[in-house]
Amino acid sequence: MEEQNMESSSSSCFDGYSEHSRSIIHIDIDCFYAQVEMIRNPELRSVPVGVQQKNIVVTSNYEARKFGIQKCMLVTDAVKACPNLKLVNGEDLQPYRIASNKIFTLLQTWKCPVEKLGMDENFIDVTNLVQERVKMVDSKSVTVAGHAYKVASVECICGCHTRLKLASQLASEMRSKIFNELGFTTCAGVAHNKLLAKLICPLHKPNDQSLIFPEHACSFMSTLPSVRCIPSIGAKTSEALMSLNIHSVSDLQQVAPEILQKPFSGDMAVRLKKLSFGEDNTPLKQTGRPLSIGLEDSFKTVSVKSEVEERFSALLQRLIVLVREDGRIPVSLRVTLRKKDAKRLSSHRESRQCQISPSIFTISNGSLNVPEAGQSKLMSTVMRLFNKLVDLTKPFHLTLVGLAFTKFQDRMTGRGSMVNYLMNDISVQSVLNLTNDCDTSGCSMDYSAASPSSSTTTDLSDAEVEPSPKKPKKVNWIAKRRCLSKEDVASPSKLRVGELRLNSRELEKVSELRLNSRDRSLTPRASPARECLSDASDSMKDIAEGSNCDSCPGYVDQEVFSALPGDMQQELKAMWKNPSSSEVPRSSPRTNKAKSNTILKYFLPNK
Ligand code: DCP
Ligand code: MG
Ligand code: MG
Repeated sequence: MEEQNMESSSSSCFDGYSEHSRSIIHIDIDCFYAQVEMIRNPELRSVPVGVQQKNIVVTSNYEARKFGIQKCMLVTDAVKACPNLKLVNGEDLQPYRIASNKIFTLLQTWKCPVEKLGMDENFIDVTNLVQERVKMVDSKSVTVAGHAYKVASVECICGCHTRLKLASQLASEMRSKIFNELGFTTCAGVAHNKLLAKLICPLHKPNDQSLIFPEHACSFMSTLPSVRCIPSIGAKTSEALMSLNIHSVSDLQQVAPEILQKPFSGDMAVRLKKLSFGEDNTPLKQTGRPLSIGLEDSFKTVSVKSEVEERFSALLQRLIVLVREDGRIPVSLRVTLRKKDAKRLSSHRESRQCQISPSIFTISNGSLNVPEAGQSKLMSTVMRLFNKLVDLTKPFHLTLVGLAFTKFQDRMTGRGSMVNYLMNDISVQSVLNLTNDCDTSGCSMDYSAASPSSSTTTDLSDAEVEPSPKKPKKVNWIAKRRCLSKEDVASPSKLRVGELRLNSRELEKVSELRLNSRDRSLTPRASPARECLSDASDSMKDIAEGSNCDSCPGYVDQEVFSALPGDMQQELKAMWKNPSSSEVPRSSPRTNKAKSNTILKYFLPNK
């Protein structure tokens, strides 16, 4: 139906045909870095301020914009245009990150999906909240908060006008809260999709908001001077469009679909056409926590190891601040270098990463810390990875060094999670981590440019409110798993100290083994940690034998199994029922990397 419309009306709008059930808000902070600086130093409020990174003014306050200062202007040009410009160094992004996270956290208090886009933008899908409010109001009395792109014509039969007006009121509430609690002025856009919400947002800048009704989408889009104004159209697509003599959004609206199908796939052609009319059904991708936390330092050339070490050391100090703020325990560290090839006049990136021991980090009063010993361990790991990336017997030229924590321990997890059920404190976390390490040791040595996508991020808020349901069962479980007596475990202080010592020693040995080894064979290696785990499995067997669980394998402890939440029991039973997809092979249970992360690893069969 839509495609027919497109065919028959390639030069006209689809108003009324697209679906308008959603209510989306886009919020952008005014002159973000400059506002952070003005909040830190209120004396800056009354003067023109530019935020400088290297020789560029990345942004400026609105006072400075009156003098024609634009984003990414050269400092020399900016000072010429505004001799009184007060320049503030903005190379440390940390204060901006902190402010950005605070705004994101505040927006989450409305309990609607929030998608963070860059540092100073957020989409909020208020569809459900608006639907609740619609029931409580007389639609005729609802008014627009802020501006409307055009006055509403005849009320759309789907009721979107009232919903969008209510969404504009929510946007106003959000902006007020951001201002009252954090001190930032913002702009907001309200529409039935993300594309229009983002594009309408800057219509009344700064410190104001705009709404667009669906029937005005087409005419609004036709005012955009370049196809590059559409966020999903990048340099390559716009080049291809320009080769078809399509420059403005209006050109794109008018072009016949078959012409677009020459350079683009059919789907892409349809999508481009829809975007030009302001149609976009992209859902919000709720922002979780980042998969990796990293920093890079670029420079002209570094060719001496000691200088590399200094730069890594400085990066590490800053990275530790970031990871402390994040609160998750990293278990993998990646080193990145950009190497300059003098002969080819080119450069390329290379990375290596390895697992790191969680015992490097400590938790006190709920905060993550890296004691000095841990910092030097991290630094020596960094330099070991560096040594693997660079042949020091030959000259080298680097133009960038980077460090990133790429995987994190499941310190806190959502409802029903095995990890959440079993652990509440750091010592128990380490038990599981050790287990995981050993499970995959044969195949988890250093590897280059590994994708961080395998990292798992977890829902912090969920875990914080969920208590561990059955402590006595947990104690039993740990005792069996780690060859400890129940008495040892029952004393929390004994467990904590004993377990942590054990973990740090064992993990050091495991990571030493990995770092020192050049053998990449997948054959599992014997290690003290592995031996201990084997013992643990044996001890589990001893206790679990005689279990009368009907559908569970014999090595499973009935008592532990019955203490698991129902959904987890179902999950396990399903996996045991279908051994082809999930059974841990008896011959080499820990070499099956693909399966190493299934819930079954907590129920290891015997050797
Ligand atoms: N930024 C940057 N480099 C750029 C563009 C922006 O470092 N090329 C930084 C500085 C900005 C921040 O990102 O403060 C947010 O970018 P915006 O485009 O939203 O610009 P501002 O928030 O500064 O200004 P506006 O009031 O126009 O939103
Ligand atoms: Mg902004
Ligand atoms: Mg922005």
